[in-house]
Amino acid sequence: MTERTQVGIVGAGPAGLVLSHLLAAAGIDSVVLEQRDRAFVESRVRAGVLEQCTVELLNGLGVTERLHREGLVHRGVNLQFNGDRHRIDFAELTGRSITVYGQQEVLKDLIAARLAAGGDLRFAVHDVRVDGIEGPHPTLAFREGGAQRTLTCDLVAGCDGFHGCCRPTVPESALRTFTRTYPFAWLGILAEVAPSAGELVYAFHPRGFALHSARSPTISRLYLQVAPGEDISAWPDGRIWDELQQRLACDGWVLDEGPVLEKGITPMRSFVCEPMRHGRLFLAGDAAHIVPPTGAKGMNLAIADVAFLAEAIIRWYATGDAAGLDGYSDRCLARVWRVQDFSTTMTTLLHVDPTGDGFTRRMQAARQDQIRTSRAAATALAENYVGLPLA
Ligand code: RFL
Ligand code: PHB
Repeated sequence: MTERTQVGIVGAGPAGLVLSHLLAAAGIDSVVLEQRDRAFVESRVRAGVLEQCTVELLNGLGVTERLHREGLVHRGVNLQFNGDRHRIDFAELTGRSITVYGQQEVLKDLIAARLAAGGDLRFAVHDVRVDGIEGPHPTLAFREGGAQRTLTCDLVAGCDGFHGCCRPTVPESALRTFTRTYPFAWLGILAEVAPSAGELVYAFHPRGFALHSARSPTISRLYLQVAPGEDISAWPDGRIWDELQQRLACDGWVLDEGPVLEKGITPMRSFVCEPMRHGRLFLAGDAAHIVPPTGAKGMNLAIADVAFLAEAIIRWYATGDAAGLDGYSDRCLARVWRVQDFSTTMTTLLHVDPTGDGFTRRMQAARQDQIRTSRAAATALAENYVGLPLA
């Protein structure tokens, strides 16, 4: 069976869902194809920090009633170097703040609102194949409930994450990719215990990096630097808490423990592909770039991409002017590389590099010292952390 839509969107993550909302608000049809079922998408624990710009954009979509009720607004962040905790005051340095609200909660809100408005979101579709991106009528072929279907589109948005099917359809000779892998990974847990700190704590410790974050007044999210090939079975809950206690320790502060609800290991990488467009295929979010999570930027960057993409698509349908579509990749990449730089800087500032020598360690200590003592350095960090304007 063949169907038609204006914009075919592959992937119901933050990028795909926000794009479908922005287009719908301008009266443009889209169909979102997602390989996982709805329950899986709504329960996958990932990011937790929303920049103020991201919250403002979501406000404009009318999907933030619960976010404003349940999200935790943080006006600063703590950086801790060898047990010495130092607060970066976002409100004072930038006048802005961040909101801690789980990515899966954002997705639940986006999905519910889109479906309530009659949006076409298809979950559990299989074998999505993109064809004809160099011509005027790209298609998405897929299997849905045993039936083979084809969707003819004007444009395709590849919002299908790092392992998706869209980027590989671009001829290799048309893409340049840039990759950096790190000699460590993150072990993350979700724990049933009230957060022990009112704001995030990023800790550098000789045993490795640790991060204390939150999800709600009763749920904490914590991370530990581990070796890249580490097996989760080597990390019973007791070992995780013991390591967190050592790395996050700070005079006069107590880290409360609770039952571990979920745990997993995430590799760390940086990746950028250029350009983010080929013919009528537009890549957005993790499909085009990955940043290490230390800057809390991946979801925010994915949403910034589709804000730019929606603007370009709306202009094209309204006036026939393709300048926005033509400039999409350059506009996104300028931001992507700024965020890549920030995320990499935060990563090297806070992790123990097992491949580093004494020189590396001393440079890192000097950088940490600068952040503790220079208002200019703290302001630069704060400006990047709360997020660049959507320019
Ligand atoms: P997603 O969220 O990966 O969504 C892509 C969707 O596409 C589907 N898909 C397909 N569908 C159909 N056919 C195919 N062939 C498909 N292949 C894939 C997938 O099932 C999925 O539903 O990409 P998107 O939308 O670009 O969003 C990116 C963000 O999810 C990601 O950057 C963040 O989670 C990164 N991240 C963080 N970002 C932040 O902004 N702040 C944070 O605090 C933050 N912390 C994190 C993070 C990521 C982490 N992990 C687990 C990687 C912390 C961690 C631990
Ligand atoms: C999270 O709460 O999951 C989180 C917070 C900050 C980060 C990464 C993840 O840098």
